[in-house]
Amino acid sequence: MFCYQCQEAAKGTGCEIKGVCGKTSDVANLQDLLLYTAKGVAVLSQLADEKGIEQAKANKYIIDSMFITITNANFDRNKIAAKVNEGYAIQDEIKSQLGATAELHDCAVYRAANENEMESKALLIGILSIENEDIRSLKELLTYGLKGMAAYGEHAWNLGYENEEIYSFAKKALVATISEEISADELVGLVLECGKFGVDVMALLDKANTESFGNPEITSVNIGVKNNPAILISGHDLKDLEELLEQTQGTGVDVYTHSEMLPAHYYPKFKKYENFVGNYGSAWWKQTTEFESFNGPILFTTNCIVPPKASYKDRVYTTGASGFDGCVHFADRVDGKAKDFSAIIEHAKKCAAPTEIETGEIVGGFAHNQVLQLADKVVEAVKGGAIKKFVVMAGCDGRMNDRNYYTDFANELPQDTVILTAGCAKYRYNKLPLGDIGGIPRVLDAGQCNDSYSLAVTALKLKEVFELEDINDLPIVYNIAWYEQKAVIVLLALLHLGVKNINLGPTLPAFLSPNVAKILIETFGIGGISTVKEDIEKWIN
Ligand code: FSO
Ligand code: SF4
Repeated sequence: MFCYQCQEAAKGTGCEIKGVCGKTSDVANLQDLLLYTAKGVAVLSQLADEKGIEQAKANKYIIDSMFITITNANFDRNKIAAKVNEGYAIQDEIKSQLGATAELHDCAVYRAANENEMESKALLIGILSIENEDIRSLKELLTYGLKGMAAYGEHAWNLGYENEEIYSFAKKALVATISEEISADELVGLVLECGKFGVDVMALLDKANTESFGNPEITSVNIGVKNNPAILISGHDLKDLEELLEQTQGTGVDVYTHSEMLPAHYYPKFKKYENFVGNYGSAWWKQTTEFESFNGPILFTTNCIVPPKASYKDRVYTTGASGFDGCVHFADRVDGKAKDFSAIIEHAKKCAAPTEIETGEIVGGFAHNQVLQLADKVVEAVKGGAIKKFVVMAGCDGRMNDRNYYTDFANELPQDTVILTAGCAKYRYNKLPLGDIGGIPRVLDAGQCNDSYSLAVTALKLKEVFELEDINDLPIVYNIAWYEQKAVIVLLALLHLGVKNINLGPTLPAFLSPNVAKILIETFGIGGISTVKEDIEKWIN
């Protein structure tokens, strides 16, 4: 195996024996082959598109497969191997529709007869098979942007929202990654274009979420517990949450959110469910202790899974793109019918209520619509000098100690600054007593990582209100923490919107070759982090 797609890549260069995330070498190899098979589907589907042949199945397959290979999403080798076989069937189906074609790339032709053959093949087509390190770096940067795009596209799809142009771009970009002739300049162009589709997919998901569940609004979320047995729902998929809430009505089972699902509480439609009682725990990486004390079953709707301990593994369920060997997986919807969550509900009824690990409330719900309603107040605070700077601290949290930097940074920021956050990075500071500025909380949580889109909409609105020419003239500093590939698409989207001087940490991606890193630094002013003291001095004071 070789994988360097996330911030925790071993030794800052790549995982070669086993993933720091827990991904075993066989699963990593099968994921490489799944991606390769999805590229074959993209090749054929592009040809079908040219002939006007309807390819809905291929589009969905591509986004599913890419989502499955995101860090921490799916560790189930059987599921991944089955997905490869599904890809072969889709490829065959398209071929029969296409009739004769010119010679096809190996990814659209190769067939593994069994899992052993899949693994052997994977060793030939992995990341390191691309020799030139800059081309490899750009192709992987593009691939990771696409993975993030696929994840958001899938959530939108689950709510019935699609954008054909996003699929077309995904196919074009995947096909580019198998080209041996493509130049570094052409790949840079595609990486930047990926940012445009990053904005589009986040806008699509924003529309899907807000039209389905209402506009997020300021909300206090309970972080204590009640006395009923309960289910903890993690990941990002709001459709799964809705169906779980519907099916738990009248059962005596409560539902709590975990990690990236916290922002679901901000949507008006979910407030009508009385058994939707609060958020339990913190960011994803603390799950190994928090799941023990939760006592009830846990439903993963997407990443971020930490390989479960034996003490609670029998309480872990997965659905959608997520999966873990030995855990019950809820199948996809058939013909639009709701998933059947009865097994997890019955399991919950036999469990003790969660053990309380903290009490109180956290406040969030500052997505674009809500912030725009406060615009007058915000503008007045900026003009009057009460707010000197906004600091975008969105992105991800992670388990390494160097992430304490972000808690310290939030604590050390001067009182006249406001943190704009989204994604699980928020857990580094959303429980700190940072106070407010004239009633505006100093931490404004827009929502999940995809709601970074909201932060961009807010910034564009402020630019308009302050009559500025350039988004970079706003008093906004970007100190973004990244972990997995959704952060890559968020970053590319911000670059597309013209945002410069983004600071990315705790370390720059291992997949950036020195030359590619240089392009990003010179063109967009991307930087890293140093110490809290130095950075506050440099960016804020
Ligand atoms: Fe994982 Fe966090 Fe939302 Fe990231 S829980 S790490 S960019 O925010 O994606 O899934
Ligand atoms: Fe390593 Fe991250 Fe890849 Fe997991 S996803 S194998 S931790 S680089």
